[in-house]
Amino acid sequence: ESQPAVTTLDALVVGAGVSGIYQLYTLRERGLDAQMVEAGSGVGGVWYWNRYPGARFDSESYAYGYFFSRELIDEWDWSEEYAGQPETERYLNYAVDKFDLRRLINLEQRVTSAEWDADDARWTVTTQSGRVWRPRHLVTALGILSAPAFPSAPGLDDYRGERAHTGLWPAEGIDFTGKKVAVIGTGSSGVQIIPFVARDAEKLVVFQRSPNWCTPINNFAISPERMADIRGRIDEIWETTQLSPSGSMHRPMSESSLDMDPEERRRHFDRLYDSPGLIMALANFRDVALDKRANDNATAYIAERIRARVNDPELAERLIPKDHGFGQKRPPLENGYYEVFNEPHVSLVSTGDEPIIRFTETGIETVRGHYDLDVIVFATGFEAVVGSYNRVDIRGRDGLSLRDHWEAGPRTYLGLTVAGFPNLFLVGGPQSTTGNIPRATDFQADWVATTIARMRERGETTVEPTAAAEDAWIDHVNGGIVGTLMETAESWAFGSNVPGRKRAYLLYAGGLPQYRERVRAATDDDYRGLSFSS
Ligand code: NA7
Repeated sequence: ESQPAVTTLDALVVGAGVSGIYQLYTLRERGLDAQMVEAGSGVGGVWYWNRYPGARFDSESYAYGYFFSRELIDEWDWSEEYAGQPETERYLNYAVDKFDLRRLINLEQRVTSAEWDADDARWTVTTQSGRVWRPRHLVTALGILSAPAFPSAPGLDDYRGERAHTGLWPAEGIDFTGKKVAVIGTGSSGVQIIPFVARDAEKLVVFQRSPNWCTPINNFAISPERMADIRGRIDEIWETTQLSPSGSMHRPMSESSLDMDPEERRRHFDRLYDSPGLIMALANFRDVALDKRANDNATAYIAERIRARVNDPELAERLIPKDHGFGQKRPPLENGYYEVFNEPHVSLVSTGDEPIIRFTETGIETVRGHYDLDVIVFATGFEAVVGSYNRVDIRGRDGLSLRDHWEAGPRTYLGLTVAGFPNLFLVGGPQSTTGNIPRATDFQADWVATTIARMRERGETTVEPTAAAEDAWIDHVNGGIVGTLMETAESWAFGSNVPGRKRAYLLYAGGLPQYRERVRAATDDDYRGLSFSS
């Protein structure tokens, strides 16, 4: 424990998730003195914290994994098309060790504040344990879904039983066997964990605020032959992710569903529903995401499939979304989710009809009565994208607070830098990501490392976007969502799940190829929009 009180270095990366790990690697590759701080006691980010039963990829494992090292691709066998959390956590640990990054990662160091020091042109970064880093450049890879959100109903502290948030799952796990369990929330995490709780619990009550359009994951094991084939096609797979708007293996079909006769359309929907992964969402007819009538067709089809899987027609209707169409919110993937509701020990509380009044010592009280519980699972999601920034006191030029700067919604230039916050870089932050996150952030991490290395070569000490460039980027980001069907739904992508948050679009709807094109064009034009100083 003879760590120096203050560590001075070129760059500090915050967050040991899939994006931060690559960022650390790519900074070191360019000869920069970089280290990392991470709040958790292990690496993996989302794959470290979300260790609940059922947690897994919705992206193809090999399209989510790293592409930067041929050796890593050759050494790592994915066991399933959509790998589970333990495997992905092992993979990220493997990468950290392979590239000798572990000695640069400071675990259990949660950043509480970061302050720009204009005199020294450095950041002062302080962690909960009192350690201080003085990097010239601060690179935040905080994750878009890493600040857990809890219900605002009173009495949460009165409750005496076991509890866990899916995004803060205890390492020792929770045994549901023979217990009365509530799961609150039916987003991707709730939909993944519910079948596992139902399998073991004596009684399960699902508290649903809004149903989602869930479709089957249709996961399968990757055979050695398939793994060899994936390796052989890895360049082609990379190209596919680069051409896909979502950075995934998928892009919309070129056909319009409205031009098609209903039977042919139905055959297409059957094929999509029975295909693996997010194909129904990401590789559907081109107009399903754009045209209300086309969307209505897809939505009606999925509703029919749900009705066919749930025995009680009244219950089936409660599991079918009425407030939004398919794809307007991030659709969860499921494995046996709907069938769970056919089991006698499982019940569904729709909180719209039966609101939660309070948590009690022994469970949950609703307007209709009291539910005695041994365990409450909070699958209640995250304060998305900006939440992880808002939980740190970040101060730029003249003490300007990032929280204040972002009060009416996030403000960035290219999703990479912020006016008034010199040498602050965002990787996987607001206004830049969508879909398969590593394919959004590996490009950003390369850009950040290249930019910092170039500054060092040229003897430049600070970089910051102009206010005008920031304004223009915000207009561009917002222009990409206006008029889309997604815009009409309340979702975490707009911060709608956080009470009191001003509605603002937090992701990038223009597609990752366009995103990269915009960043490249500005960079090639002598870093248009950024000003550097020596
Ligand atoms: P999500 O998708 O934000 O889901 C959270 C769920 O919790 C969602 O069903 C919410 O209902 C529900 N929720 C939130 N607060 C409450 C309260 N107070 N009472 C009842 N229900 C509540 O988070 P996940 O962790 O499932 O998934 C996050 C992402 O991870 C996902 O999009 C994928 O990209 C992977 P709501 O819909 O807001 O009405």
